[in-house]
Amino acid sequence: MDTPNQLTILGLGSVGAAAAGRIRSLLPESAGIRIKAIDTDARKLAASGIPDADKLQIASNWRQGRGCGGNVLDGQRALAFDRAKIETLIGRPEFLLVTAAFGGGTATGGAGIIQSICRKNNIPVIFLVTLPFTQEGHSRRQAAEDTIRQDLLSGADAVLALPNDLLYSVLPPTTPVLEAYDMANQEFARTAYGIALLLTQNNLLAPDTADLAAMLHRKKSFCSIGIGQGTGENGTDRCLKALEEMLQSPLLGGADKLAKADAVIFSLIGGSTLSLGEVRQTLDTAIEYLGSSTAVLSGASVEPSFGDRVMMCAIAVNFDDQEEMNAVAEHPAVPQEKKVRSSRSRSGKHSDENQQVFAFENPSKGIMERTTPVIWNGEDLDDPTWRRRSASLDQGSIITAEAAK
Ligand SMILES: Nc1nc2c(ncn2[C@@H]2O[C@H](COP(=O)(O)OP(=O)(O)OP(=O)(O)O)[C@@H](O)[C@H]2O)c(=O)[nH]1
Ligand SMILES: [Mg+2]
Repeated sequence: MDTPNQLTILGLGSVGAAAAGRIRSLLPESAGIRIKAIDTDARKLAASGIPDADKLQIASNWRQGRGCGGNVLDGQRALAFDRAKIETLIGRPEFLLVTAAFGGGTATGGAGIIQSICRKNNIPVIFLVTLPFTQEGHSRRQAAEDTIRQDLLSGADAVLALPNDLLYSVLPPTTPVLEAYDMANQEFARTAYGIALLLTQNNLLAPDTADLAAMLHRKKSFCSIGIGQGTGENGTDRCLKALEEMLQSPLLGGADKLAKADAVIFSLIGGSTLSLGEVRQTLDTAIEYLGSSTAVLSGASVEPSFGDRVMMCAIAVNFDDQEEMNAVAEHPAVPQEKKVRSSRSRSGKHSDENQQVFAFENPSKGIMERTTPVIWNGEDLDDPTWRRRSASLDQGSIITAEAAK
């Protein structure tokens, strides 16, 4: 049985399970994130490297270990068939991040069932999915879009869709398909990893799952992602190197993507020497690349296994204005009592005792300015929590206006 206060990453379908396996190899045990996988395809599920206790081959009698061959209805049936087992596998994590590649049968057909399980058990859920290459044909693309529109937008806390086509803009046409997939998968896994660490406990600067959900809530969106790394001791320009590499990373599609995005999520991760001074300087520099109305959510976390390495991750999101959903009131985004992590680093130690009070900036509400506010318990959820609570950051602790009284 799962312990509470925990984030689970669930790989759905063959590519989703492979991504979950890759994330597992990136994550140290200490991160406390559970990795699980579900697929109809026995061979691909085994290849994910996820231990048996954390994976589930569904509809094994009916599919006999074969995938659904791109048939969305079969995928839906396969998950519906084993719904009870899936519910047990997922358990009651505090937050679920689902990774999948849409365009096949299992994940595209089954995503709605995962969503309905989460809704029933009040588990906040984010879907991070890739969309098929245009060359795979209109029907695969259509099935992926239908799933997002009909099954996910009505209840998921956020859907981040990364078009595989983005690869075409950066790879030479002679690149073998498998190589292109491999590159997409690596960036995809690293992004999921970046999101996961953003939402876990070791944060120096901590956006909240409710902030993320409020920013992305019920909107169809397309995203591009950038990842960069830098190495060196504290005081060197390692974070700026990571930022530069991130700006040039292939799936971002150029620094321009940040300027044109409706919303951007930045995540900076480093070892225990990562200081608030570095975090502040890097995020301040990164924010200069954004447009004036871009909503921004940024966080920094400490992962001791990083040593002298730092990693910067950006997710640039563009909303499809046509798809804005109105059905907010019947299903609030994230119950307020559910918080994934505390605002202190796990060691409880401050990283820099001389650190000045870090006053959070007060950016525009960006795209949210133009939307109907989502009011929950008398609070406007389109407003980030740190602003609603008038928070500032002092030597590793979040101080809210209430606490300061
Ligand atoms: N990003 C990425 N996409 C892939 C890769 N391999 C296949 N795809 C595409 O991703 C989509 C989903 O493939 P799968 O994950 O096998 O689909 P599934 O959910 O397991 O469904 P079935 O295989 O039909 O049971 C398809 O449109 C594929 O063309 C890959 O390695 N990376
Ligand atoms: Mg498959």
